[in-house]
Amino acid sequence: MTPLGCSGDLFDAPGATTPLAPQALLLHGFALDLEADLGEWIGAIAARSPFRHMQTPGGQRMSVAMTSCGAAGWISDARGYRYEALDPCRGEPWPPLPELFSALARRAATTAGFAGFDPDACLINRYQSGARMSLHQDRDERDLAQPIVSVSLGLTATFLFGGARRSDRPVRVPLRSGDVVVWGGVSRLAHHGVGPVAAGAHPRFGQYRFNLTFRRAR
Ligand code: MD6
Ligand code: FE
Repeated sequence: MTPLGCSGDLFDAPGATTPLAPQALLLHGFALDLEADLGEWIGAIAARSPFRHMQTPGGQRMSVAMTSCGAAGWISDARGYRYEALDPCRGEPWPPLPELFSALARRAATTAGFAGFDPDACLINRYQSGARMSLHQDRDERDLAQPIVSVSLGLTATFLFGGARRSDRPVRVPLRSGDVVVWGGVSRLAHHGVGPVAAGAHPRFGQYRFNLTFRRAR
């Protein structure tokens, strides 16, 4: 493991890991060899359940566009944050979770010390330049003993990973295409966010950063 702050080129090669906090681990390049297949699946899922900009409960348009796959999809609207079995855009179930997705999430969780993770929801985020996500906790899931697995694709973004209190100063770490972050246990309710994505062109994903977040929602 590489201590935070020592993440030079030598240390964030595929296979390296960087702890962000206790029970929060960055797996460098863990999904790199699946980039092409993951990209194909994102396109297929978005063809059925398109990316959309949801409203926060406070009425703001989110800069990140989202869709979901799996038995439950994450929703934000005037009524709050929650998981729903049906895509509200279509009134039909979300596309199923591809086996490739759940296998990747299980393998990453096991590698990070969370054997037995069995995701039922995958939120897919699409960031274009300037899009960001402010510090928040993931607490809409039923069983907080289950970890979160987050897969980054495309443009690099700065991940902010803080503590249990919103005022805890977050560490900042670049997330590159193929990086996977797993957090759970004592860090399950850590505040986290994503800094504004800079404009760029990724050879496979173009002007976007995609993020797959796997959870056990119900
Ligand atoms: C990311 N996303 O996009 C991290 N959390 O890299 C999140 O942390 C997140 O997109 C809760 C709900 C939606 C999200
Ligand atoms: Fe989150």
